[in-house]
Amino acid sequence: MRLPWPAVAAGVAVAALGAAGLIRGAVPQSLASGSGAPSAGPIVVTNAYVRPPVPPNDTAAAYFTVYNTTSRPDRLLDVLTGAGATAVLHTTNSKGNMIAAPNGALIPAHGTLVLSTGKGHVMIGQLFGTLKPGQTVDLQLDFQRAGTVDVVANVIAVGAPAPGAAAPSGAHS
Ligand SMILES: [Cu+2]
Repeated sequence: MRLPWPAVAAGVAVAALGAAGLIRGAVPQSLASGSGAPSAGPIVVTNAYVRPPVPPNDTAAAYFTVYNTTSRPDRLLDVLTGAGATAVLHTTNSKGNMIAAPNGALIPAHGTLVLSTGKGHVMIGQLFGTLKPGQTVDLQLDFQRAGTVDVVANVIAVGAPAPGAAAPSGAHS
């Protein structure tokens, strides 16, 4: 363990963050501006949020965007969450049906995987407690190449618009 840096080193830390910001500059602005804290490294996850269950449904759904900054494809293999006992990745197949993705989801080189309404989600079951807007949910994403990436997702209200999505013009609900 290193000793805590003296205060004078704070500038160095800021400079290092600035460099990471430059690297992240390769991410399209629309992705980089998500509400979730972007993670550094080969995989950048943005715009992570969770919708609570709509009764009588008892599963929550997690959504996020994964950006693969590398020149090799990667695969999201598994998701764990602190919000419930089960987390299953569901994606849309070529016929438009929502299916469990036992082999994970591909993220092309320099490409994105968008889990959003109609495209896919992580279905969280056997919830440990009630999810309320304003809370956060920890997600652990396991990638074939990049390994584990930790993400914090904001819980939003059931009817709230998806964060990061352009609101329909004139709609304020
Ligand atoms: Cu599902």
